[in-house]
Amino acid sequence: MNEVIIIFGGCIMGLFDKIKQGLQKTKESFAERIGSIIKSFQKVDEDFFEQLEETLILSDIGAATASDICDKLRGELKKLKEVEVDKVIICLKNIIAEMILGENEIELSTKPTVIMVIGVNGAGKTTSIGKLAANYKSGGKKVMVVAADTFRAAAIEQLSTWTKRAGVDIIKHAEGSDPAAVVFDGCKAAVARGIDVLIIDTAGRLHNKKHLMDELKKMARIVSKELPESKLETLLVLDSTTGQNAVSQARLFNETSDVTGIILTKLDGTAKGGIIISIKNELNIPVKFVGVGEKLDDLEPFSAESFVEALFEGVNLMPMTEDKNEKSYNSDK
Ligand SMILES: Nc1nc2c(ncn2[C@@H]2O[C@H](COP(=O)(O)OP(=O)(O)OP(=O)(O)O)[C@@H](O)[C@H]2O)c(=O)[nH]1
Ligand SMILES: [Mg+2]
Repeated sequence: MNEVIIIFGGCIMGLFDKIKQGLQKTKESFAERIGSIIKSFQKVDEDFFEQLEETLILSDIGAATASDICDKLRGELKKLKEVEVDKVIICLKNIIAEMILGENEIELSTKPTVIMVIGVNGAGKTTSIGKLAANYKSGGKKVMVVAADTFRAAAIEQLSTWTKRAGVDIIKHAEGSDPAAVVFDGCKAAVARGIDVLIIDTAGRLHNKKHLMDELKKMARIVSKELPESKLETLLVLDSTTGQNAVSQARLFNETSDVTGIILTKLDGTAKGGIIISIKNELNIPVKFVGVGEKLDDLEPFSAESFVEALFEGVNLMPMTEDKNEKSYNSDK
C-alpha cells in the first residue's frame, strides 16, 4: 500500500473545525461503534473482521466498500508481527484516507468556469449555490448565477434572495420558460461582463425521468457550444440524510450526466457521513463541498484529510482508556 500522509496540522483551523462540527453526529456514532468492537476483541480473527464489516455497513459506508476496507485491512495486518490496537486503527484510517483522496478542488482555470448544479428535489441545490456564490465572491471572483429552474413555483425568487445575500448578478427569465434559453443568455452575459464563475441552478429532477435528464444534456451542450474554452463542472447535490439512497442517485445521475463532483448537504443533521467513502470508492466521484448548515457560510470545500481526522478523532482515544501496553492483538495468520 502506498503510504498515506495525513497532514493534521496543515489545514486551516477554521475549516477543520467546521467539518468537525458538521460531522459531529457521524463521528460520534462511528467512534462509538469502532471503539466498542476494538474493546471487545482480544485478537484479530475472522469474527473481528465480520464484526468490523457489519459496523462499517451500519456507518453507511455500504456493503461493497465495507468489504473492500476489510480485505485491505486483512492484507495490511498480515504484514505485521504483532498487531497492537493502535496499529489496527492507524491501518484502518490510512485505508479510508487513501480511498477518498481525489480531485477535491475546483480549479477556476478558465474564464468563466461554469458550474452546473444538478440533483433531485430538495437536495439543497439552490441553497448551496447561494453559499458557493458568496464563497467565490469573497475570494475576489466575479460571479454570476443563472436561474435555469424555471419549473418550480417561486424557485427564481428563492434564488434571487440568495444572490442578493451573496451580492452577485443573476440572469433570469419568466417562470415556465425554456431553461436552455436562460442558460444561453447566461453564457452570453458571462462573456460580456467578464465573469469568472458562472453557476447554473437547475430544477430538481428524478434520475429515472428521461426527458428531464435529456434537458440537462441540452443545457450542457449549450454551454459547450457557447463557451467552448470553458471548463464545465457538473456538481451533483446529494442530501446526506438519505444515506445509501444518495449513492444510488449518484450512480444513476452519473450514467446520463458527466458528474465531476458532489456537494454533500445537510451533514450537520445526520450520522450518515460515511457515504462519502462509498461514493468515492464505488463511483470514483470526489466530494468537492459539504453543506453543514443553512447559513451563507455553511458550505465548506471538502478536505479528505480533515474528514478522516475528524472521523477517527474519538476512536483514537478509546483504547487509550485501557492499559495500552498490555493490550495487543494476536493476528490469526
Ligand atoms: N441543515 C441543513 N439544511 C440544508 C443544507 N443545505 C440545504 N438545506 C435545506 O434544505 C432545504 C432544501 O434546500 P433547497 O436549496 O431549496 O433545495 P433544492 O435542491 O434547490 O430544491 P428544489 O429546487 O426544490 O429541487 C432548505 O430548507 C435548505 O435550508 C445543509 O447543509 N444543512
Ligand atoms: Mg432549487
